[in-house]
Amino acid sequence: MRQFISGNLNYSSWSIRPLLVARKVALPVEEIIVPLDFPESTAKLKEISPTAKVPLLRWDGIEIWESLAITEFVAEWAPPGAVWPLDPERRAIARAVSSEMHAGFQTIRQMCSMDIRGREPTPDMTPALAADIARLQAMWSGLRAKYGSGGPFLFGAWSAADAFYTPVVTRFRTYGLPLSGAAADYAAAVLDDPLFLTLEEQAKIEPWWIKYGPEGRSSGYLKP
Ligand SMILES: N[C@@H](CCC(=O)N[C@@H](CS)C(=O)NCC(=O)O)C(=O)O
Repeated sequence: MRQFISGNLNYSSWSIRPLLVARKVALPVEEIIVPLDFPESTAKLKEISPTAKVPLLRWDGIEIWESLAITEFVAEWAPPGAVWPLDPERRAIARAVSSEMHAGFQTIRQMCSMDIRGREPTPDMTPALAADIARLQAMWSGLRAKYGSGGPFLFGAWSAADAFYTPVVTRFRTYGLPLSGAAADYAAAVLDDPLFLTLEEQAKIEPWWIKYGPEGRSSGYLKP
């Protein structure tokens, strides 16, 4: 059995990172979505995942959780260079910035939940949010300047680092956050990539909504 289990494509940022990687290399898996934040979601997730979280990859009896670990598994399955850059320096830096995403950017993640199809008011700028944005601006423009020849992505050709930053790129658009120069051009390239456009179309027609309020998250079905 080979299955990729994710949350709602529109909302589950951790799911779409390795899912984009899997799709990029045409990993032969059945894609399954568990809609998040419904009363039965947690019980369903507990049944299928050791952490009660998505994403989860089921591959011939192996279960792999955690988006970075799934990405590495897919990278080992795929031809060299398909997921991480072939060049050792670029590969190391691509892994570093992907780990930085996995471990950080708490403020932008909390204040600007991923909602690919949504358009929301720009939140009040706080020092912590400004610091996350400044780091992304500097990282993206710095990587483009140093490693970006040969393509529009962080390391020129597409790599897993771009999958890891795709959810943040969508947050800049959803919340109208400021971005300029090479970083803005990079964000535009991510949003224009056929890999993302396909996912965006799927996210747009998902029947579920999730709202983040002061009393936590709620969910429901969109009216047909
Ligand atoms: N560190 C994990 C984070 C996974 C995670 O937090 N997933 C969220 C969805 S984006 C989840 O499953 N939440 C469970 C829930 O909402 O009940 C990873 O990188 O895969």
